[in-house]
Amino acid sequence: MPLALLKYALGLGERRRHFPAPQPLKKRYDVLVIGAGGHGLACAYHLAKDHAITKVAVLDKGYLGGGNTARNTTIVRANYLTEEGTAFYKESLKLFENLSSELDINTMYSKRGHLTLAHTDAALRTARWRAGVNKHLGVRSEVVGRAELRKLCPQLNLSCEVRFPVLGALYHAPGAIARHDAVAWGYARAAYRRGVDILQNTEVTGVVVEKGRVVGVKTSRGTIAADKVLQAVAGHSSLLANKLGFRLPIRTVPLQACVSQPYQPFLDPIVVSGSLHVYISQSARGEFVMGGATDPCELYNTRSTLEFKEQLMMHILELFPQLAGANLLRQWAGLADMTPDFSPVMGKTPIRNYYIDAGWGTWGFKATPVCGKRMAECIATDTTPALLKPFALSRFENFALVGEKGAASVGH
Ligand code: FAD
Ligand code: PYC
Repeated sequence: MPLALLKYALGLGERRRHFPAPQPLKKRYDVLVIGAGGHGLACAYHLAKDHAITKVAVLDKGYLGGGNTARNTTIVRANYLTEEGTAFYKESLKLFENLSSELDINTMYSKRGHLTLAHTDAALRTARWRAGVNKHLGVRSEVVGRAELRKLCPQLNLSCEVRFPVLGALYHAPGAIARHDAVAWGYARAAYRRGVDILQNTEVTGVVVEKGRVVGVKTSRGTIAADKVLQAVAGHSSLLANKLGFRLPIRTVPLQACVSQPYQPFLDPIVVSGSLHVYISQSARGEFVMGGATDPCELYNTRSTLEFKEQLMMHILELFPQLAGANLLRQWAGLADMTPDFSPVMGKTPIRNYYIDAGWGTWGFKATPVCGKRMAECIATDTTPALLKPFALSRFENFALVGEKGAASVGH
């Protein structure tokens, strides 16, 4: 073997670990983050980078990025319905655009344009509303008619001989897709390199509260003391909050998706139909990534159903009959925590120094960078950043909901 190679075999060459080695449990941290999904990891990264808080550990009952982060269909966009939502997701989209260089990893961020089809006058009205709010806040969105739609997506079936003909669409040019696991790994690696511990296979089984203030967490590997704790456990949010004695206005339902075999480039934009409960994009590998509405009943189970697949394919083929011969490769599900207003819950909780990042339903991947940055600010300064204020848990008591039902994702 050439000497130049031998030094690497002997471990003498420069080799930086990409991913954290298993670490022993320490007794105490400044901040503990429960949940090593994109949100928890991004928060840990920003605590270290922006606030020089490096005595941080991220705990996960499974492996990093193995929850909803690994199961989502990676749509990134800012074309929301409310001013609060649009401003929030606009910041995330901006952070996403620079994320590959920020984290020194290829997130495969790919700007495709995002089309929300309208099949009814009511849907067109909502599209105009969203376009108006978006433009007001400097987010590119416009309503397009059938002629423009034909140019933007020539493959789309615009025939009037179908049950729900397409009348027009909301076109959001910055809409994009990215590689979900690269986002999680990128944040994990960048946090780890700044001194953050990432403890996989470490389930949080309880939280230690003294005089209304959190002082640590109980885990499957022992108790850890902490000054501050963030819970970022997506589909398990209510289960953890229940252990602390406060309730979240959340129902948890499975959300399914599937992917085809890779095919040659066919579809550039991301296409969503709320009326037909479907969406589709084509990944860089050529796979068609497809999904629909949430399952109807509350359930903590990530099984896949034939019923979902049949309904989805019926509508996909109405929009793209050319895909009739395509083969499905995989189907899966995640757990969506649905809030009554289809907006997240972020910030402080009734327990002092216990913070929450939850209610991410079907829409949280795109929020990963902004959540990381702003939740870190919230924890480090113990003040809620302006961007997060509308999403406080207290809004449900104050009747100040942020209604995003028309824009959260597909039909519900
Ligand atoms: P997760 O990635 O789920 O991380 C939470 C972690 O907490 C998990 O790893 C879990 O193991 C851990 N955990 C739970 N309980 C405990 C405990 N007691 N102790 C320790 N660890 C614990 N969003 C979009 O923006 N665009 C999309 O296109 C999109 N598509 C989706 C498609 C599907 C099929 C699904 C299911 C979701 C989709 N979403 C989408 C939503 C998105 O996936 C989630 O909102 C987002 O991934 C939430 O990230 P997270 O980091 O909060 O959660
Ligand atoms: O938030 O855009 C979204 C989305 C699409 C599918 C699931 N979530």
